Amino acid sequence: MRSRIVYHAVDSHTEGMPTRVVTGGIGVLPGATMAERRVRFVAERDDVRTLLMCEPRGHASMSGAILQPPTRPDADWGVLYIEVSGCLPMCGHGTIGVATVLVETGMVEVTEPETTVRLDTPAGLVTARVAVANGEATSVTLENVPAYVHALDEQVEVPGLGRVRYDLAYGGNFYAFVKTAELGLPFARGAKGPLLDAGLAIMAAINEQHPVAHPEHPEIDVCHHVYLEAPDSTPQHGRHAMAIHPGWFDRSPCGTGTSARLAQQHARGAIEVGEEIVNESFIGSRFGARILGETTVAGRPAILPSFTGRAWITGTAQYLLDPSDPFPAGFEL
Ligand code: PYC
Repeated sequence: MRSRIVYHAVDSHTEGMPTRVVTGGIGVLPGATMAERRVRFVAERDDVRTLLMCEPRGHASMSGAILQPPTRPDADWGVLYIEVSGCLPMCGHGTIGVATVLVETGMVEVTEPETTVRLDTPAGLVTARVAVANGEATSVTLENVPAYVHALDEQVEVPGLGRVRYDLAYGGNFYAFVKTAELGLPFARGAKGPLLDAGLAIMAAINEQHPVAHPEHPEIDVCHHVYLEAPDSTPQHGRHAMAIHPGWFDRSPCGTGTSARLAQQHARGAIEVGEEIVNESFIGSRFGARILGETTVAGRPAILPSFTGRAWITGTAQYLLDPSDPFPAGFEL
């Protein structure tokens, strides 16, 4: 057995969605903040992401997180999110996976019944409150970065679909909210092909016709997520299929999407601060969520979102790269 590298990982899933938590082998990434580390990692070391996320070590809907020393004194760990799609500024299901791994492997000091872990993410500080019983992380509640609405009732011309109405909100990533009934599409796993095609066409059209950028983080400047809302969805119980670039569905209820959903529904007057809501994924898994308070983002009304979910460790691994491997950066089919 020969290898140029050894990356250590603890694999997990959060409500059905994988998070490969890379605990060693990468070294300390350069950059004064996690946002800077993300930009430099994308420019200089993207082959590490594709090796760990793409085939044959990953798959077409793989997701993960690289642990780093924090860049700010109020955080316990730094986190760089990696996916088949790139490096997200923040990932909710991934952070629930990270917090669970940190607690269950003893990489943070664990106290019962609750352990608090402060995470330095490219989008800002995220606090994880982990419920712990007998050393087991039984659920994780995240206090996420501020979420806000960018636009309500915006319209975009989408090839093959015509004019599509959508709301756009930020919850760590930008999310377009579209009603499947208005697209004339059934909400069913059997219709996943047309739903995914519609989601990808809508995000491409939005990025072309109405480009977006976060007012305080100009490097966060793309909409790669479309919340395809089920007809029986309500503000208190959202049901959706989350279409994600370049072509997959979130298996989890999507934490940053849940945060954006809270902002969207609050801006529409449909949910109040403190009200408990549920957000349900395409496979039926759920996050509970609520608004902790109101704030502003660059002068815009914003909210402090919180959501709760569970993660389970599925394995530990050392990922290797044989010097003769013909796919040193993995591949996508
Ligand atoms: O949970 O925030 C999330 C997420 C983003 C993409 C996939 N999951």
